[in-house]
Amino acid sequence: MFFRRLLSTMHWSTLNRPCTISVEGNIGSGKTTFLNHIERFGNATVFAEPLHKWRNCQGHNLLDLMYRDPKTFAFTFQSYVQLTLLEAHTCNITTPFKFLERSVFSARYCFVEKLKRDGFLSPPEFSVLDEWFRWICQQQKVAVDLFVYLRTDPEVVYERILKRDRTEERTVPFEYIKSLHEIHEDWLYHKTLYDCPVPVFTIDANMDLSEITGEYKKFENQILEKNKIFIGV
Ligand code: TTP
Ligand code: MG
Repeated sequence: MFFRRLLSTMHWSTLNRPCTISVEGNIGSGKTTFLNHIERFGNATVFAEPLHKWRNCQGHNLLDLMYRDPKTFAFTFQSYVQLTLLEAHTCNITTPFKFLERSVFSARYCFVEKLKRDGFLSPPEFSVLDEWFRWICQQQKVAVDLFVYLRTDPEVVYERILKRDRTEERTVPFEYIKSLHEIHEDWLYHKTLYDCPVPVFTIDANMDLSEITGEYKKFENQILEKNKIFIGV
């Protein structure tokens, strides 16, 4: 019912820009896996998260520096995250649909928020990032038409993070993952944190990879096929 209403009000086909879908969810929730699944269809350009850039900004591994010494490097890292995500938002494409792994919105509303709460961003550093974010939203083409929220339990993603063993993330404590989960929940699920005027499609992403394609199918059936995103598949 919700989706019928959603689809009839969105008029995606009348947008004079690509319809933009941002995939969100905690660290390790399966955003990259979901986008790899989407990539095999036509008609959509997929922007995976620019992690390689965060690991090598003119030779500096900013992700590693941020985790090792957040007090010193959180501002530097989040500034660069914002820039690289903005590049994906504004990149011109020829397909009618654009899929993003994360957005300037989750960088600001989840990570910058968390770093501010933890005192790793000083009030002036937070204000500068926030002013940049506000300017970007007003001046740049960062509109998102739908958020796909890969909803997970923090215990599940924490296990996945340990298993995939990204060098930079080895020191991330469970408490950090748990409170990032709560921030995602408040923003995208309960909608009590910041404004979320865009529809959210929530997928249960707790299952392991062998089972999760069934959940993805729900998204394909309810959103993609009805909007003829993947014509000819
Ligand atoms: P995620 O953006 O959550 O990407 P992922 O590849 O870990 O997720 P998935 O498994 O669902 O594909 O995080 C990538 C890393 O970057 C992670 O260590 C968190 C960090 N990060 C920040 O610290 N600040 C930010 O603003 C963003 C977007 C990520
Ligand atoms: Mg990823």
